[in-house]
Amino acid sequence: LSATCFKRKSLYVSTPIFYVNSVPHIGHLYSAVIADAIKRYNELLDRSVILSTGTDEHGLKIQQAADKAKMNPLDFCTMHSEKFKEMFKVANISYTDFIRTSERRHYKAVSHFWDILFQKGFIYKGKHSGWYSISDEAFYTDSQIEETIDQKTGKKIMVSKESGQQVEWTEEENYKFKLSLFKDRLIEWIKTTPDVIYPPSRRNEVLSWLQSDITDLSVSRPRSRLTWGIPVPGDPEHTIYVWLDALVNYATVNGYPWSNSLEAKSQEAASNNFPADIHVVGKDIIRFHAVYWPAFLMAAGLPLPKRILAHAHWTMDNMKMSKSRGNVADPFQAFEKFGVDPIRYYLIRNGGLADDGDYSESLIYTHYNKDLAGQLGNLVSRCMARKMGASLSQFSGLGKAQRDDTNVSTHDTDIKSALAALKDDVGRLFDQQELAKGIGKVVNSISKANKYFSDNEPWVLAKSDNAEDKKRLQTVLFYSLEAARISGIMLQPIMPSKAADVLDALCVPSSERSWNYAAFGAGWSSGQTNNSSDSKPLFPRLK
Ligand code: ME8
Repeated sequence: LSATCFKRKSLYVSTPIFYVNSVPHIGHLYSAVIADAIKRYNELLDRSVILSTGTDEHGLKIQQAADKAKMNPLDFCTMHSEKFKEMFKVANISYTDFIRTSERRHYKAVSHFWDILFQKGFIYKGKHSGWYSISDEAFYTDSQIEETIDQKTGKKIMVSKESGQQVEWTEEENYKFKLSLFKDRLIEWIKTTPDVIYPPSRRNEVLSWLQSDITDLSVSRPRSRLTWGIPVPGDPEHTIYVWLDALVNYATVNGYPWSNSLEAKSQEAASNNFPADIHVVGKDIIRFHAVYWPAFLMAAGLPLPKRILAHAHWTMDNMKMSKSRGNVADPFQAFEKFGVDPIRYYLIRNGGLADDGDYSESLIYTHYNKDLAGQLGNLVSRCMARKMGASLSQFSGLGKAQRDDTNVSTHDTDIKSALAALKDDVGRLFDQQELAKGIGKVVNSISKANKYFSDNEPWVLAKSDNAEDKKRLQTVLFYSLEAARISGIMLQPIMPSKAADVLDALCVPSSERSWNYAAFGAGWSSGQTNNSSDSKPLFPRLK
C-alpha cells in the first residue's frame, strides 16, 4: 500500500483529561481555551483539526471522593464529568471528542496497551516502596519530599517539595515499568527535537530530571487498596495505575487498539491522527507527558508526540488555584458576570505560558474596558458612524490603490506598514502557540489605528465639500477600518462570537474570514454595500 493511503487526516490537539473529584475551575478552562484557540487558528488556515478533551475518572483520589460523598463511583464521576461538558459548551470549546476513562472503548485500549508492554518485557512484578501522594497520584523519592507542619492539625507531616501535597510511606507488591531503560533515548529525543517541550524553561526542567536518578515506575496498585480502576489483564488482584490508564486516552480517541503488526500499527496510527501534534498541559503534569508517556510509547513501538505545550498556572493571592486547596474561581460565575468571550480573552491575554498569572476580577474589567470597549469597539463604532459616510463598496478599488501607494500621504505610512506586517508577525507567534504575545500585537495595532484616526480628524474631512478632502476621508477611513477588519479576523480563535460580531458590523462576508484575508488590502473585495450605521456598541462598557 502506498504511503498516501495512510495520509494523516487532521492535526491532533489535546487537553488533559480532568479529574472528576470536584467541579471545574478557571485553571481547567484555561487549558481548554488554549487548545480551542489553537484549533480555531489552524482551521482559519484551512487545516482540519481534531481536539480531544474529557475526564480522568479512575484512581484512589476519585474513589475516596466518591466514598466521602457516599456515592457509587460511576455516578459520582458522571455528575462531575457533566459539569466539565457543560462548562465547555458554554465556553464554546469546539472539541471533537470527549472521552471518559470509564468508557468501554478506553478499558479495551488500556488493557491492550498493558498487554503489549507486558509481552515485550517492559513490565515486571516487584516490591515497591516510596512516598505516595494521593492528591498527585504519584510516588516520590526521599530527595523529593520534606517535613512540614500541617496547618490544620499542627502535626508534623511529609509533603512533596514540588506540589506541596501530603505524602505517605507505602510499601507494596506491584507491577513496575522499566522506565530506567528509556532514560538515554528520552534525553536524546528532547535534545534532538527542537521545541518538542515548549516553552524552553520547561524543556530544561525535564532534561534536568532526566539527568538525575530515574528509577522504574510503579504502574499498578493492589486491588485491596484500589478497586476503582482497570484491572491488570490476567491478574485482577491488581489495578492499573491511574496515570498509565489516563495517558492512553490520547490513543483511545484515535481508535486504538490498531492492528497487531508493528508496521501496520504505525501506519494506522498516522491515519488515525496519532500521535498528537500538540498536547496542551499544565506545568504540574509535564513529567507525566514528557517522560512517562513518551517512554510508554517507545516501549510499545508507537510514534511520539510532536509537541508538549506546558502552560503556567493561575494563582489566587499567589497560591496555585487548585481543587485540593479550595482557592478556585468558578467559571460559570465569571461567565455570568463578564460574558464568555471577555473571559476567554482575559485568560489568553493575561495567562502565562512560562510565568504564573494571578487571577483578578479587576484585571478582567480593566482589559475589557481598555482593549475591547476602549480600543476595538471604539474604532469600529467611530469609523462606521453614519456621519462618516464610510462607503465599503469603494474600498475594494481603494484597497488596490493603497497597495500601489497612490493616494497615500506621509501621514499613512506608519499605520500602513504596521498593518502590512501584522499577518506574518501574529501568524509566527500563533504558530508557536504564543497566543498572548500575538494578541498583544493585535491590540497594539488597534490602538495605533485609533491614534491615527484621531490625528487625522476624519470628522472634519467629512464636513468638507472639497474633492481632495473627500478623497482623504476615504483613505483615513480605509486604513482605520482595515485595522479593525484584520484584528477581527485575528481575534476569531480567542473570541469566536465577539469577533464574529465585529466582522458582521464591518460587513465582512463569511467567505472572507480565513487567515489569508488578514493580509493588508485583502478584504471587501466583493463590493459590499454601504452599511454605515450608529448601531449598538459591540462591547458595552462594564460597570
Ligand atoms: O492532572 N492553572 O487532572 P487535574 C492553570 N487527570 N491550569 C490548571 C490549574 C491552574 N491553577 N489547575 C489545573 C490531572 N489546571 C490528570 C491529567 S492527562 C492524561 C491526566 C489544568 O484535574 C492544567 O492543565 O488535576 C493541569 O495540568 C490540569 O488542569 C490538571 O487537571
